[in-house]
Amino acid sequence: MKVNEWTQLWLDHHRMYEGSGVWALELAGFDKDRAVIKSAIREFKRGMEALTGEKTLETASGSDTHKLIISQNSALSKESYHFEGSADGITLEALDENGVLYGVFAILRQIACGKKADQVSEKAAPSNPLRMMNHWDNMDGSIERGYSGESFFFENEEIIIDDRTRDYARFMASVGINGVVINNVNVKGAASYLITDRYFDKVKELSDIFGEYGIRLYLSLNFASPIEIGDLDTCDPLDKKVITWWEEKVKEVYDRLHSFGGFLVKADSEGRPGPFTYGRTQADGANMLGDVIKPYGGIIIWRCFVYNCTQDWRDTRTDRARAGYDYFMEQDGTYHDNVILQIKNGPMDFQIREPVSPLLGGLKQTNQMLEVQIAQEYTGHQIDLCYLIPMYKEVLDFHTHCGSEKDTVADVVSGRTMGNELAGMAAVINTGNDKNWTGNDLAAANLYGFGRLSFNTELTSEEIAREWIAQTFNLPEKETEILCSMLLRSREIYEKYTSPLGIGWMVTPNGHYGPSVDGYEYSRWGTYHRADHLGIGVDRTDKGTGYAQQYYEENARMYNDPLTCPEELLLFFHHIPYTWMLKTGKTLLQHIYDSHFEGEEEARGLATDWDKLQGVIPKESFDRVKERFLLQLDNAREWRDQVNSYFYRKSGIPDQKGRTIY
Ligand code: GCW
Repeated sequence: MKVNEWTQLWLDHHRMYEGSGVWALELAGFDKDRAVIKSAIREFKRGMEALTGEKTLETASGSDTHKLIISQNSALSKESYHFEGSADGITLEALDENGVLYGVFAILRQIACGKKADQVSEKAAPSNPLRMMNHWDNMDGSIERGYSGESFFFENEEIIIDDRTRDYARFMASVGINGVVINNVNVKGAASYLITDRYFDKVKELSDIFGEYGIRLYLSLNFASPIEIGDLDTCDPLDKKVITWWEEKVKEVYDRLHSFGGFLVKADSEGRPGPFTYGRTQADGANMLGDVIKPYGGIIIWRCFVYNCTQDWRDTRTDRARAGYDYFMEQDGTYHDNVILQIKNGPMDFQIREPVSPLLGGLKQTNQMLEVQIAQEYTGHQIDLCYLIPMYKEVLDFHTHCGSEKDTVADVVSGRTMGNELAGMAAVINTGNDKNWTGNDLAAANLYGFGRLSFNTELTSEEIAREWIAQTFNLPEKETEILCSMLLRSREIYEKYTSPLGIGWMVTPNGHYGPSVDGYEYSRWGTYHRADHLGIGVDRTDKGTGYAQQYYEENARMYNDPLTCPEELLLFFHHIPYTWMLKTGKTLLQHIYDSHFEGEEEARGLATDWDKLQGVIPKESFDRVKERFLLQLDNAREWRDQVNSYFYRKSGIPDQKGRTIY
């Protein structure tokens, strides 16, 4: 692909005003020849010139010269920044190079959002030490759960490095991302060889480009590497031969990749090998790798997505939701200090509504980080509009009641609760090599939003939406309001026309787009809704699977009782009769009918709103999104009618409003 064959997303830099001066740079305490500082200066020049027409010159001294003074301030914390604009220019202070880079991007952001250079000002420190993107890119170029084209990292088992690579790094740095895992957690075939000579040169090149933007490169690891790429017949983490094999391997990795971040590991999960094969615990596996990588300052990110994926649907005692907690809690306190557990936001799998995983904050002496999915696997494949930031906010704001005053998920994963430094947030990214990076132009709001939120968990969904709209489209006020409202409504709308009240699934198996109410009902995946002619839902109370008891007392009590359980999660925790009265005064069944009719209608409202933006949104973007709205309407209609018909046929109870149900 050639330059300009892809969009610049939120770094499009619209001309905001005509400046009349020039800029001169002054550096104190930072070396202008260091890679990250160079990037910061390059971005400042490029951004300022595009946003205001003002050039940055090597030497300038006239009366129209503003200064950007970048200086080191040792009183500031890691990666933080502080800047102030005035008639003379802008002063930017930071402790380290990443702080400078983030500060520059923040200055540009403020100008793109409407401030003049002399008005900019901000003091910010990242909420989370680790702010990571996880790519599920495969080396053949495909992307697991990718809806935006092919990988821009891999093709035909080779690593691609081109101008797009650099733009990607710029975008990530501009929202504060400081770690990227480039390959899928399902490590197979060629990907197992990323830690061998076959790929070191290219991985190093990639890692260097990331490094210029303050980003560390990480790799997903095949736990069975000693067997698959070595010549051992075991990968038992307690076996001496295995440990020696890893020691040599990791030394080789660091000999070649000096600033390598570490490994992300999916073990004993969905067919991936792991310590369980040898009767070992997850901690045995994670700690072995942690010890091996420790001398180099690397970390092991160990995923908690471990469950029985060959369940018998007839078995109502085994509960997939319980699995993470059951497998990982017992060893709380034994994970080594350079190991961090990566925990999906909910106990199942990225559904449109799930309770928060009880492992978050349940673990009291273990480094932990939150994993969310920006890729819309279960939330509309970047066809349907679904702004996910409100969902991430709910997760972050959830009180775990873990006993500390700082007991929200945001507290726990930022390290504030336990005072640990290895902490943060990761997301499964939604990018690909589509021209617009994210398939649906509006899905870039989720990409942008995750980065911003991981940097500052205090931002609201609306603030993030407004920032993104301003930088991407620079719309007039009326149109900004329309688009902002569309984004903010979209998650609830998607929820309304898909599976009701937290039950999840009901999607077309494998692909996960569109309805199939019983698609996963009689499968091996542990994903059941248990509907019959009287009611629906999974009993996860103390009388059922006991999942609700995995929470601390206060939450356990709330979830255990259908009268106090938040209604949006009612069917996740309880098996409820269709005639059950909800707080709205509607029966459960009537709620299902109503919300599905409403959801479909509101989806049409989104599409109508989009039409109002014709002419102000660049035509190419407008058309791409319009095309997707047409598909979303089909999808919403299909969901509405299949779900409503399903429950009508099961229950025999008609809609009180007499609408057409099939
Ligand atoms: O959401 C599920 C997906 C799998 C994925 C897995 C995981 C990478 O359906 O495609 O595998 O989760 O998170 O490991």
